[in-house]
Amino acid sequence: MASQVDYSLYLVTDSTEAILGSRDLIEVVAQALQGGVTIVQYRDKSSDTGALISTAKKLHEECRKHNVPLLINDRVDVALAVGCEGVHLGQDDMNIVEARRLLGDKKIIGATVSSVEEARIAVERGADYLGIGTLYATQTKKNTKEIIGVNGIRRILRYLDEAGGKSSDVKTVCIGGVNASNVQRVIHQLYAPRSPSSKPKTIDGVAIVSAIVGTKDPKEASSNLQKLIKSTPPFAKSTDPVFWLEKNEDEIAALVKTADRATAAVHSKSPLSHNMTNLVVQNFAANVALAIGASPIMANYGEEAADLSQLGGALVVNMGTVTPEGLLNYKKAITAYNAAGGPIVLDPVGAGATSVRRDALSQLLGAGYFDLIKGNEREIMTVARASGFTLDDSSQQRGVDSGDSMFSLEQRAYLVSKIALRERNVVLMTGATDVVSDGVRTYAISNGHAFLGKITGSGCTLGTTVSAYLAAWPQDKLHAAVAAILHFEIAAEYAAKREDVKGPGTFVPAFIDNLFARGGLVSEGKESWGKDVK
Ligand code: 3NM
Ligand code: MG
Repeated sequence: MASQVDYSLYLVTDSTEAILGSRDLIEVVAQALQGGVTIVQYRDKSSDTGALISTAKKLHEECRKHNVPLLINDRVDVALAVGCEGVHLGQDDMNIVEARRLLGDKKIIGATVSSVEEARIAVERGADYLGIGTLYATQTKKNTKEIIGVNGIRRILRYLDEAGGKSSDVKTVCIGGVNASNVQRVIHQLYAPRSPSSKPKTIDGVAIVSAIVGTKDPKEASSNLQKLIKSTPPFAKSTDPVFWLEKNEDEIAALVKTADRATAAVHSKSPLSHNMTNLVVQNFAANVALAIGASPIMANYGEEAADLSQLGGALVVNMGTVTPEGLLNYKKAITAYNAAGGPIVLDPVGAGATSVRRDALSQLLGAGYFDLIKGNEREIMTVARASGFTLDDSSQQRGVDSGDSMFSLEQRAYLVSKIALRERNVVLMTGATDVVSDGVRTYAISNGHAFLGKITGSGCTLGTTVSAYLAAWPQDKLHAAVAAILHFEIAAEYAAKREDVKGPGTFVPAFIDNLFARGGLVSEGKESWGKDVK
């Protein structure tokens, strides 16, 4: 039995006033079963043993109607008395080995774990599944030991995968703060292959209390969650990456042809580029967006995002002048665009410079899915750390300018592709040579001009450019990013060559002219990015 259990929508009950209110638990669970929960844990921290057994018997009857297993939290004796399918044991409950002796091999025993070490011990002692948490802070259980987030859960999954044997077979669910607004993202982000060909261990289900028990209509809530779990999230529509791109002339020619078409798509669709950006670059970013053929809106108030996200455009979250209020606004907008399936570019400006920014970055990474994260080397290093990588270098970023590279191109490509693979998105590391990857295909692009490093906002406006391309060319995020980079950087080269351009000051208007002119020529088929690609 234990191996065939469907853990996908795991209901944990709660009988407290705050969540269950005055409703009848049996009725609520019956509705949740109708809605499609696949396994039920009866968790009741306050009732007497007699009441526990009598409620558990009624719950068992309901569960059996749907062929759904019932587990009892903590109380092996209650499970035995009821004859239900198993127990769930916390770290302070009965030892798994002793519970197994009492329950026998056929019953399901689950264990709460929040670290690799706890997971290792639980598997060694014979747990059938692990409830891994706490994912996010939750009102339902306030005394949780540790909030480990998506990264903490990934770490445990990766350990189980690599440990092999019983560890790779053990089932897993995550718990804490899972609800309809984040369930798809959580599942998506927990699927984190380490290499293109690997099939990683992923989460088998989500365990939920309040987003089912605490809702007005537990049946509707469960069936909605079940639907979300089973379907591809709007932000993950694009294709699975399939190959590493070696330096191959044919492939580069094909890529450039696609870039030309993406440029034409930006021109014809004129997508909205919704920028939540810093004070320094608002005006410049709006001009760049117009020059490439997009429709800019500079709107930093998060409440507007629900409407704006419906317009088929993309969002840029640029945390260059982050404030507590700004952070709340970003989160609202991220939620709105993720729900609408509109692409989001995260530009973690100066992310490593202060602890406030590092914290803001990890909050944002926890708040939503980003289709593309772009930054200079130091910013991307900070993203790597926030995404759970351990890096040797701990040097703090000094300013928001990038400085010299500390790594070889191969090292940068490796890091960028690993982050993209883990975050399941596209990562762009800018520099004299830009590296962009979706985790499988990785490109290095050496176009551009030194003047871009001498004006303010060139990185930020590249983010704006990328956003418009993502919106206009959704079929392949990586190709969209490459096309945006070519447009931006080749225009800079032409601008810098103009006779009247004497330095950064005269470069800016020439650059905007060239963004406008060159994009127009390519979209009309009179030019191709191909001839200038380096
Ligand atoms: N155990 P909700 S968190 C019962 O971290 C429980 O072990 C947790 O409730 C753990 O789905 C939790 O309402 C409560 O956030 C989860
Ligand atoms: Mg317990």
